[in-house]
Amino acid sequence: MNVYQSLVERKQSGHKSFVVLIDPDKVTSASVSALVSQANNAAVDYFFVGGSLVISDHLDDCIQQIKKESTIPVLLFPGSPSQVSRYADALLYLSLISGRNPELLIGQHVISAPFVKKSGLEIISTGYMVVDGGAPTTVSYISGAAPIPADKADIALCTAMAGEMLGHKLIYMDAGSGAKKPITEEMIALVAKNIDVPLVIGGGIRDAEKAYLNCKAGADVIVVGNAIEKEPSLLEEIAAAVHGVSVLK
Ligand code: 1GP
Repeated sequence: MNVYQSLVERKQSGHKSFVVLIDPDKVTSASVSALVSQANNAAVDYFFVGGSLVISDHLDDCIQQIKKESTIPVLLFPGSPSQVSRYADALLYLSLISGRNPELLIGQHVISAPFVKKSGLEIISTGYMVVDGGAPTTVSYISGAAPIPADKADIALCTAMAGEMLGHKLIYMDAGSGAKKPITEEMIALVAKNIDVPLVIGGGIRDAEKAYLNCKAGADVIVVGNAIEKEPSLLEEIAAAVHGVSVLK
C-alpha cells in the first residue's frame, strides 16, 4: 500500500494520524536517534522532513538515518524544490493555494518537474494553505504571500474547496512553525465538513489537549514540530491524544 492510500484508509476507518515534523537544520544524528526511538514507541504514524529554509546539506543523511532506525513512513515537506531526497517514501507536492504568488502555485514546480519525476518518489499533490498564526512566518516572508486571516473561516473553506476540486489529494492548513496562535477549531470544523480528502493541520500545536480538540473538530492528521523539539516528552502525550480520538463527525 502506498503512503497516500494509507492516509485515506486511516481517515476512512476513523483513525486520526500523528506526524512528527523534523527540520534537518535543527537536529543532530544523536537527537534524530532519540526522537525516532520515542516515535517508534509511541506509534507515530508518519514523519515529515523539511523546513522553509534547509540551510544544511544533510537532508539525505537525515532521511537515511530515520529509515534505518524506523519503519514509520517518511514524507518530504519541502520548503523549496531543492529539498528532494530519493530516500524518502513520498513527497508532499505543495502548491501554496492560499497565496497569490505564481512561483509557489506553479512556477517552481515547472522548473523542478523533470528532477522530481526522476526521483521515483510517490508524489502527493497537496493544497497548502497558510493561516495567520499571530506572527510572520518564514513561508509568508519568502513567498510575499499574505496568509489567510485567522478569523476568516469562510476564506479557508472556499480555498480548500477550490484546492480539492483542482485535484489536490490533501489539504494542509498550517499556521506556520512555532505559530503563536494555532488554527481555530471553528476554521478546522468548517473546512473538514466540506471536503473529502484528508485534512492536515499544523503550526503552533503545543499540547495534547489542542491536538485532541483539533481532531474532534475534524482534522485527520496532526503535525507537531517545535513543541517536541523543545520538550520531547510531549511526543507520547500528543500521540495518545490523537490516537484516542474516534470519528464523531
Ligand atoms: C509547520 O505545521 C508545521 O509547518 C509544524 O508547526 O513546528 O509549530 O509544530 P510547529
